[in-house]
Amino acid sequence: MRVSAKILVLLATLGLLIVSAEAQSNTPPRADFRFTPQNPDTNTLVLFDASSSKDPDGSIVKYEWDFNGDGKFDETKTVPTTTRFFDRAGEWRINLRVTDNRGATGSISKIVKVTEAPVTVRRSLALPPSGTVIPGQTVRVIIVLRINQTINGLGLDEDPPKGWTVKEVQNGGAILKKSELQWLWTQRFSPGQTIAVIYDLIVPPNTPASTFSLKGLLTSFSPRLAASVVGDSEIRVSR
Ligand SMILES: [Ca+2]
Ligand SMILES: [Ca+2]
Ligand SMILES: [Ca+2]
Repeated sequence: MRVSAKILVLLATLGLLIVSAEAQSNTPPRADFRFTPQNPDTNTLVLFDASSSKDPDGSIVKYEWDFNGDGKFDETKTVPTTTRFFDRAGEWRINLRVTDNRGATGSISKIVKVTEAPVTVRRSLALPPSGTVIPGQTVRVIIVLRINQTINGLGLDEDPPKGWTVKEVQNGGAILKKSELQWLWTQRFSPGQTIAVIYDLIVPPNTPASTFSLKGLLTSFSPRLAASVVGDSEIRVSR
């Protein structure tokens, strides 16, 4: 009797060990991603898509991105896609770490080769912390141009939502054609120069709650260039 009791205890312990081993077994996820376009320049919004990452026995709950290869994650997402601008040309090492629903991780890294646009352009909008503005409010628009090649005949054209009032703040040495909201530079620019154009947009009092977008075009005569102004472009109006 005592022997069989011992055997029973032994069997029970063994059973528990098997059960707990099964509970702990978790295949780690396999990280993978694609990016488009393949050959971006400094004005290209690059789309990263990690939906080819897989967890064979669970699901991926976290995507962590390091966009400059320094080992520190710059963005954490629960969805597989994200976008990024690269401010400088170079071969950027992109590290992705995915985490599955039981905490196991998988990593991968790839190189994105970024070339330098003749002029790197960025628009930023100074919005309230809520991210939305109300009618009557002012939104400051800042456009920074970084010259990377010798440029002649630089032009910038912005198209704010129709009917919104524009106030010039800083023209960066350009002549502003106010009716078109178009800045023209007659001087030659050299690599390394930076130009800032700043203007205020006033949301008209009768504006409905909606999302409005800004469009802009950067042009130059030599080298011949026509590039969309990239960066912030959406203004959400609430009432
Ligand atoms: Ca798993
Ligand atoms: Ca980083
Ligand atoms: Ca315009």
